[in-house]
Amino acid sequence: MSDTPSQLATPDSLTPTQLGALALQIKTWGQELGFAQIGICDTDLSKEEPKLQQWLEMGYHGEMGYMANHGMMRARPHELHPGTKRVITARMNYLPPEAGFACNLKDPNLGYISRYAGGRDYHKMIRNRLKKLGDRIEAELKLLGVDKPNSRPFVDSAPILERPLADKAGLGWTGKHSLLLNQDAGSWFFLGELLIDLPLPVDIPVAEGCNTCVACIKSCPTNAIVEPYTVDGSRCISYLTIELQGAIPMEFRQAIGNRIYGCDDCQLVCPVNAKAPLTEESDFHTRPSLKQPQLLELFSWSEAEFLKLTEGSPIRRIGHGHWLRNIAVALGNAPHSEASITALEARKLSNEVDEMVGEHIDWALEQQHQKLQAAHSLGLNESASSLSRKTQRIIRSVEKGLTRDA
Ligand code: B12
Ligand code: SF4
Ligand code: SF4
Repeated sequence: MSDTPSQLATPDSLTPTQLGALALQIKTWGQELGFAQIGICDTDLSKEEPKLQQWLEMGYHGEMGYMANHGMMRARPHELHPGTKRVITARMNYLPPEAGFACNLKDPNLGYISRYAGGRDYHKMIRNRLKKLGDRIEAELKLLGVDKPNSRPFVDSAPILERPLADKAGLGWTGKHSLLLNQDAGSWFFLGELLIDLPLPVDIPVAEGCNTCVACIKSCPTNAIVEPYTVDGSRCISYLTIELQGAIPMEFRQAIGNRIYGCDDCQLVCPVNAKAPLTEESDFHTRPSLKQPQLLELFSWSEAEFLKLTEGSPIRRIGHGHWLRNIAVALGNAPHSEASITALEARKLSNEVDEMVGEHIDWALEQQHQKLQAAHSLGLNESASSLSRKTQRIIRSVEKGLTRDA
């Protein structure tokens, strides 16, 4: 390449041929940076605005005030980052090896942690990689004699509709569970974006591929998928165990089962996930302390242990109190055991428990006592498993359909 010219032109001076070649390079660089796929779309999400408005009006965001705070900016990337002409969207696979989904859901004495959360937090890592992608684009433009582009990376935390953008950029179709699905990769991936002022050529969306399937809708433990493509966030176990600050409503406690952080059920029954690749990032591998973890072990962690053992993990964000709240619910759903009762009673007396968590512990103790009484009056085994029908069906479906990850 020749020396960099001293007078740099604006990005608008790039020819369509140069922009086309750059788009191809961006996709190659994305793969070199560990992204499974890169797509490019424009910023027009006007078709999504009425749907987002309706979702908010229905109160499906629950206590997630941040979803309503920015008005329609979420559907207007050019308002979020002025000057933006294109969105470069990226997906990164997170399915860890030995996911052990069925083994984990099958044993109610174990805590189930959503598989996106067993390793390191993805936000920082993906944002850094997107920033590197922006740096490479800048370096290439410099060689072409063009001024640096105005770009900004986003992952999850900004007010932007990530899934519709990725859909528009051809990374997959929107499944009836509202997540993005890819024919070759399933849905076990994160999304991130680089907003940029270059008029790059855009990609073409892929056709929807759910067809007549409704497995995710039928399997959701809390009936959160209220109609195809629409999730009432306030019913989703992911919301109840991660986002919700207060008490978990009674109507959902039994349905939560042993899911103590997030939920994967709608993805577990999805036939498209049968072909999903494992992550190439060791950062997303599940930590030993979170692999098939015993509820009683997790419940025994002091706040200091919790902070140490969840360092760098997304779980840390919920704090020790909500961790105990969620595990108390799972212990209430576990088969009767004297060890659980002793642990719950001891925790209640510890100074790490506030009134809200204490109420969940009382609920768990009541569930434990009721199970003992029911077992005695019916002459059943006290520690008999009490998995819901839906969970039993999900386990069978995973054992049959996701054999590698079962
Ligand atoms: C808020 C939020 C949640 C909430 C609400 C979920 C929801 N579905 O909205 C809660 C806490 C429940 C949640 C849970 C989960 N989340 Co979340 N979440 C988000 C977040 C921050 C915003 C999503 C949003 O805008 N919701 C608002 C509603 C209006 O959007 P929507 O569901 O896409 O609604 C559209 C559809 O209803 C659609 N629509 C309506 N009718 C029709 C008809 C047709 C035919 C079509 C195609 C569409 C359609 O129009 C609406 C407007 O666009 C995004 C990150 C981001 N900034 O975008 C991550 C994100 C969507 N979550 C993600 C993940 C991984 C999860 C979980 C799997 C985590 C877990 N294992 O516990 C679960 C899955 C639950 C589920 N089935 O959705 C990933 C999804 C990756 C992927 N493959 O798609 C994202 C993109 C984060 C990321 N950066 O990777 N999440
Ligand atoms: S993550 Fe779980 S609770 Fe949420 S929609 Fe999917 S199956 Fe339902
Ligand atoms: S389970 Fe079926 S309906 Fe749901 S997202 Fe997967 S293919 Fe679509």
